Amino acid sequence: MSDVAALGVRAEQMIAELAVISAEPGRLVRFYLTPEHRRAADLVAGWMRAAGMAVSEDALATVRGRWNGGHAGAKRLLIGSHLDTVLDAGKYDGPLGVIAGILAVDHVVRAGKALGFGIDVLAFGDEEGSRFPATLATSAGCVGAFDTETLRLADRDGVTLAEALRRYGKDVSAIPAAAYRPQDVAAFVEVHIEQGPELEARNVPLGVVTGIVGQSRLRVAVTGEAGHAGTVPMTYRRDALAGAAELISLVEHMARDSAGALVGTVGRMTVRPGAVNIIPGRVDLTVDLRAMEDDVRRDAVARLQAQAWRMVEARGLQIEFEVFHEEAAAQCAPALRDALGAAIAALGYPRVDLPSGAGHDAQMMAKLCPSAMLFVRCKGGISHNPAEYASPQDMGLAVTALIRFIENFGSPARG
Ligand code: HGY
Ligand code: MN
Ligand code: MN
Repeated sequence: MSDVAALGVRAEQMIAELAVISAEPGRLVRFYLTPEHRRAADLVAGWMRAAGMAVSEDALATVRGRWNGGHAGAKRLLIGSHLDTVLDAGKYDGPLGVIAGILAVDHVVRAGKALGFGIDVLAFGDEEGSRFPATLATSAGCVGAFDTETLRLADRDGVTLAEALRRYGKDVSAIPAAAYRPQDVAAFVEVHIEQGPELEARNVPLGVVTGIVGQSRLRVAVTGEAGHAGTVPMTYRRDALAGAAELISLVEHMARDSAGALVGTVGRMTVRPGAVNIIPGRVDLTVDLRAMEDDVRRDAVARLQAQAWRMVEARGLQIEFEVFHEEAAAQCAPALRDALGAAIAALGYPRVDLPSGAGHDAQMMAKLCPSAMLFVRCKGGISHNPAEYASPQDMGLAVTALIRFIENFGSPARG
């Protein structure tokens, strides 16, 4: 069996072992600081140790595997992704990047080659923001950009992040110490499924990410007046759901009319009181707006609010917007992109560069050091869905490319 095939088989085994660690038997649900997170972190820590790394866990529960490579004082190459998942998730979104880092270091350690730098593999605990209304909280800790206000955010059960960290055995006063010093870090690389159709359509297994989309996440409350579905004439109604439906249409039209510059999604909605014969009095929904250009996104947030206020005025409704998450777009480092492109070319594949419509820890890590992403083809571009799939062959190619990237990263030619 070729090295690529063997690495792919091993990656698939590790993906499968992680995928059964879930809060629910019938679907993959693994949220930050839960018992499932603990079990996944322990499994990953064991893999890191077996690969020759010293393992620690920082104050925000990122698992860190450290290989010094005999150069304790040298700058470090950071490689990683996240262990948390969305609700009813696929198996590859996040774990593939952690597993690829571990398999690459395992190869490097066994090869016994002096690289001139150390490597840390990072298994972040919270990229998705599935439990608390904030995302990238753990990679923020690594770059020294953690906002302590985030500690006050609560999950659906009212447990604050501060309390969840305490229950997980963490000391929030140690969060500042979790930050890497910029002078200690050379670069960050993340291997991740593409979560889109481009690589499959171009019939290539790997791609080099140009940049990562910026995103704004909003909570919206539309309020009207609950009433009898049979007795209130249409002209007297202040129907919160009819208003919310018009808002959803506004989001879709704004994005559709943007010639691909903007995407907009309403992913969650609650209708109250929620009975067949009651005119809805209140609707709470979320809006996710993304663009590669930050001014396009910010303009969209402003335009949506302006149009919504006019709409609710006409309907006699009220509306409240709260932007609860905002992350700027991040460009990937050209030198690292070229190095990833060279590693792909060495495997005999053409270089395909593409943007990321998904957010990633790499966009947070870019605040600390030059960062880049290697995308892996996924079937049908499907993600955030249990049908998500990356082939063992493509995963084997990704790990092999990462190994090649690491071996070249140390060469004097690197700029
Ligand atoms: O929403 C995203 O883009 C990522 O999956 N957290
Ligand atoms: Mn995701
Ligand atoms: Mn992800």
